[in-house]
Amino acid sequence: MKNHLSIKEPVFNIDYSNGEIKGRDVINPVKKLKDLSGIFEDMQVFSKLDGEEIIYEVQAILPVKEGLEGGLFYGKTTILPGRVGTEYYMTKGHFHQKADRAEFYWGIQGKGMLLLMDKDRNCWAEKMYPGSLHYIDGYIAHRTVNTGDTKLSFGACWPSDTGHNYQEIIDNGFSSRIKEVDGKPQLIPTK
Ligand code: M6P
Ligand code: ZN
Repeated sequence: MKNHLSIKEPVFNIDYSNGEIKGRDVINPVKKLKDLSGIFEDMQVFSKLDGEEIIYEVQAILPVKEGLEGGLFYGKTTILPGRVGTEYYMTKGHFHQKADRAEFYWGIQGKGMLLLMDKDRNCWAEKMYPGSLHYIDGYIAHRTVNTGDTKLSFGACWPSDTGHNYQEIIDNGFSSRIKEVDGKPQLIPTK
């Protein structure tokens, strides 16, 4: 067999200042406020806000088919700064569909919190900032919250057979929320 020696350019590049991914087949789902109904606690305030406002954007590389065992997915999420009442802008959050699958998150720009919850609904949070690194074990629900006044961007890497279980969060939510109290972010039990 002929050996095709060649030195190639990488398929993807990352801008380290904001985590932006450049390359082929990068998908870019956008979540607007109207996509997040039932996620924020204060429904009255929520209903008065502009549903077209972008809350967060994801860029993801899915090099193999979703559900296939053995591959890896890579993502970058950017959450805009803002609040619904006292509750900071955040992601929907999810358990994994294949619940034992773990994931890495890492902070790229801005400041925030990674909200975590186990199967018994115990919640805790880890601070996120450029360079923070978070191992999210299987069976742990995870949501990210922008507690700063600039964009929060973080990277993520997870197995390609993981899947997202959003329903559990839509039905029961997280048992705690990150809200601004006395001018600073605090972990407050859900009402
Ligand atoms: C990270 C990963 C993705 C996830 C995204 C947004 O990039 O965990 O799998 O989709 O954050 O989070 P969510 O799906 O909870 O809205
Ligand atoms: Zn996940």
